[in-house]
Parts: sequence; structure tokens; C-alpha cells
Amino acid sequence: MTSLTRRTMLKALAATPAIGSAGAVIGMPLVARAAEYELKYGNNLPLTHPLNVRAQEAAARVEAESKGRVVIKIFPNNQLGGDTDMLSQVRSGGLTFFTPSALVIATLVPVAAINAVGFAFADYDQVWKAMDGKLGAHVRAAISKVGLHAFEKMWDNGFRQMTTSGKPIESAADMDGLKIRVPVSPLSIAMFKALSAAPASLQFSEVYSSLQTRIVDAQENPLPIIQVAKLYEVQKNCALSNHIWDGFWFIANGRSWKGLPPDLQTIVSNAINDAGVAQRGDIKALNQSVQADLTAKGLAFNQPSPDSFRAKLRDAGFYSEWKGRFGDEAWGLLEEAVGKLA
Ligand code: X2X
Repeated sequence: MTSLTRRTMLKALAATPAIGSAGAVIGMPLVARAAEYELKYGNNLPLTHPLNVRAQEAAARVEAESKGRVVIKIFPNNQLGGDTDMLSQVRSGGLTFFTPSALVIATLVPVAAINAVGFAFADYDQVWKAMDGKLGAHVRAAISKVGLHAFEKMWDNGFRQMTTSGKPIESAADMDGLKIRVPVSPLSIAMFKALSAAPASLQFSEVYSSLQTRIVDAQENPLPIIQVAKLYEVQKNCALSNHIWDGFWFIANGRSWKGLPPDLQTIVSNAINDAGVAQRGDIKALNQSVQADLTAKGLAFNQPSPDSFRAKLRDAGFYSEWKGRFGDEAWGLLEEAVGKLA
């Protein structure tokens, strides 16, 4: 963690209602008073990940700007269950907010996995142009159809990389039969099967222990997650494959969202979207610094060329199959951003 990140986090923590006496600060009696809207937000990542650091900032801002009317209580690190559990809680209203990865919300809204098509995005310029533009709007419209509200600014997970406990992955041939954990995501399963691997879907809450007990030999995640979840303790090699760009949709239960008066909706939206944009900057900075830290912790890196992976996916019919599944409109918007894929 950079000292800037640590400072930011401490500041955010100090402003959290559970710790500070926010009531006194904004001139209300010290006796705790229930907020008019107490909203729960659950996620699957450790507190030290930028997603949680920035979410705490957003919560503090919402409480201050709403003068204590809205309090967002954060449950990080799968405290409320894994992704599948949180997804059903946010649908029922037990949770107001959740940040599923695009891969995971796609179990409910299939088109949401469109950003995760293998080797589609070349860089962040392409990513944010698409996700802040027409492709993102297309996905948000689909999310709204299942009774969920998605905030405009997607948060960054990062480009996914593959780690192994055995030999390094130098090319697609090394994927043969590899027992690799992937998220609960139909696209991930299809993609790794097309690469001749043996993928297993597990919730993130189970990744560390499944690697430790060798239920699986490999996993794939962006470097900041490999760092904060300490996956380097149970993995030896990391191939910088950049095979999927993944982000988190900040979503709200539709009824709870509509139940907030418009002035409070504006406060919450602005705080969450601004925090999301700041969080993107954190991940970008981490991507540049984290590899040295992981190397020092014993993870060995290599950088395979994407060519053999792309060729294998193409030969297996992966792109044409998923073009059909996503449909021409969504696929067209993706290709508008990244060029011809299939
Ligand atoms: O489960 C994962 O691998 C993670 C943390 O990247 C997602 O949320 C998809």
C-alpha cells in the first residue's frame, strides 16, 4: 500500500460514523440518533483494496452532505456471504448496495459480461471510452430491467492475470488441463474451456483456501487483488496475460433507490460516481507499483504474447459463439471501441 493510500484510508476511517462522533461534528446531540436512511453496502474485497478505501470516503461524504439523513454502512470482505449471496440480497433489498464484477452480475444480466471478452481491450483509454460511453449505457439499461439501479461510473477491478502454483504459463499450450479457479461466471468458464484448461467456478471468498489446499492449481485476478488478498502466499508464478478487463458495477436495489428523495439521490450518486473515478486512478497507480512488491514477496513474473491465446480462442469458435450470445448490438458497440474481433 502506498503511503498516500494509507493516509486516504485513515482519513476515511476517521470520518466513518462508527468511529467518529459525526453527530457532534454537524451540530446534533451526541446521543446516537438513527439515520433516516441506513443503507447497507456489501462487497467481496479486503478493506485495504482501493474499492473499500474510496467507498468509505463516499460514505463519509454522503453522511456529511445529507446532514446525517443517509448513513451507508459497509460490509467488506464477504462478511455477508459470497458474491452469489450478496447478489440475491441486493435483489431482495436485504442489501441496498453491492459491487459485483461484470463477470458475476452476468449470471443475472448476461450482456454485462461483454467487457470481459478475452483480449478485447488493449488499454484503459479504450476501456473507459467504452464503459463511460455507449457500451456502458447499453449494459446499465439491461441491469435496470432486472430491478437494479447501476451508477454511471464503473469501478475498476483491472486487467486479469494468471497465477499458478506449478510451472509458468508461457503460451496457450501451457493451459492444457490446468485446474484454474475462475469467478462464478459463464463467460470465464467458456473461455478457459476453449483454452483447453479445466476451470472451476468458485466465489472469491473461497479462492485462498482452494489454492492452499490444492483443490485448484491456478487462479486469475488483477495484480492489486493478488496483493491485498495475499494470493502470492499460495502461488508461485504470474503470467501477465491481460486476458480480461474487469470492472465492478456499483448497483443498488431498485426499490430502495426509488425510495430515496431526489435530493438525496443526487448526493449519493455524486459521491459514488466521484469515488469510482478516484478509485480508477488508485488502481492505475497500483498497477505500476505492485509488481515490484509482489516480486519481493516471491512471485515470479513472465509476459506471454497474447497471440497463441487469441488464435486458440478463435479456432475454438469462442468469439463467434459469444458474438451470437451477446447479440449484434452489444457486439457492435464493443467492436466500435476495440476494433474487429470476430
Ligand atoms: O472473484 C474474483 O476473482 C474477483 C474478486 O476478481 C471478482 O469479483 C470477479
